Amino acid sequence: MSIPTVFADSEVRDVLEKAIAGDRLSFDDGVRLFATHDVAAVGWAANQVREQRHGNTTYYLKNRHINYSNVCKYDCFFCSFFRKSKDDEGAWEWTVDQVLDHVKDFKDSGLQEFHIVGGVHPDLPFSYYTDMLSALRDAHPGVTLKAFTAIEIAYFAELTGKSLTEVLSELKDAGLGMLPGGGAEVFADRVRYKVCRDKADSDRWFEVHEAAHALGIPTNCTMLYGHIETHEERVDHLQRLRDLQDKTGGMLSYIPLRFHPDNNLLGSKKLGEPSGLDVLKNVAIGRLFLDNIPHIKAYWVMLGIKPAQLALAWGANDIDGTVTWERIYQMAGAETTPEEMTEQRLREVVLEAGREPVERDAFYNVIEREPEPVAT
Ligand code: V47
Repeated sequence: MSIPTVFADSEVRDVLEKAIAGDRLSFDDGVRLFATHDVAAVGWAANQVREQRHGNTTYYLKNRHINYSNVCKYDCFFCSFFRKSKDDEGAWEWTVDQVLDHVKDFKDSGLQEFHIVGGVHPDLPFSYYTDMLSALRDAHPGVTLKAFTAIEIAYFAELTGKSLTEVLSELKDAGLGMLPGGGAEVFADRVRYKVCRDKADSDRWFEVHEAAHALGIPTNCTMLYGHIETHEERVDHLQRLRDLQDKTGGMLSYIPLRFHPDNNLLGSKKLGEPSGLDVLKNVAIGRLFLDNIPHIKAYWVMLGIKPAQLALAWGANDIDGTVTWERIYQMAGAETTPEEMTEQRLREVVLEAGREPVERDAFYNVIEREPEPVAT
């Protein structure tokens, strides 16, 4: 495949040619892609690579979020979700029974995944987390428990005085199936110092993911973009993810997370939001730069449905899931996005974008479906 005539004069033609030939992009290539205004050419190349790897397939899954508590000992400036104390307005913390009650209607519903994250709770014992996982595993056998960001895992190690491997092994024994990609934010120290200085640093984030991979626990990864980070800091972030993946191969999916500015300290600085083009560029450059991470996710809850459809033509091959009851984005200004989608609507969204919806499990195994009934 060569560059079409319409993009022949693109200032990033050489970079795009490398990417579609399967050659690895350098740090400088990545910075040039973020800097260019030639976004159509970048999107075209990302779509080529997406189609080389996944054809027209767009994965989705039936999942459900469990945000068990928003009480958090940290106060990250981008976060609208946390409350310092359980007595603060808008705070909640569920017992294990309340967690079970919250998801009881999903028993035997074909659900593939619970996505479980909370704040870094200052008081709950480690046994709360193992009990929650084993209770969910027993009540919902077959549903993968994708639980706890690297920040929560790092805190469990601090709380118990155990190693990351010990903590992760105990969680795995209790039912942990994989880790979500959160807590990565932007790895550069300058950014972390300004937006989330108290929590685990980037080296620790990587130690958690590496320890998980060594135990056979796959993970996802993210980048929270569109606030104070520079293009160089974005590429540095992607390069560190690519380096880990070269080492372990344990990451399934990259999810670029668009910053939402409502109800948080960073948003109150009137930073605004990333532009529509920046949103698409982050998807496309994720696809082009992360040549060793198989899946790029257009997380519709964060993007909105229409931008998520566009992202499916800009390198993304996954749209996440039915996602009932998600709080992190709803509290940060994504209220215009619905809180859940039926499987049928999710499939329509993918079809409207000209893609083929394919149901998957948490590990990207395809779920065989009954053929659609033929109208007679
Ligand atoms: O780590 C917090 C981000 C993340 C805001 O692994 C914000 O499949 C934007 O990681 N504006 C948690 N972003 C969500 C997450 C995730 C989402 C979907 C799928 C997967 C997966 C993982 O949300 C946090 C933080 O980076 N976040 N506040 C905000 N105001």
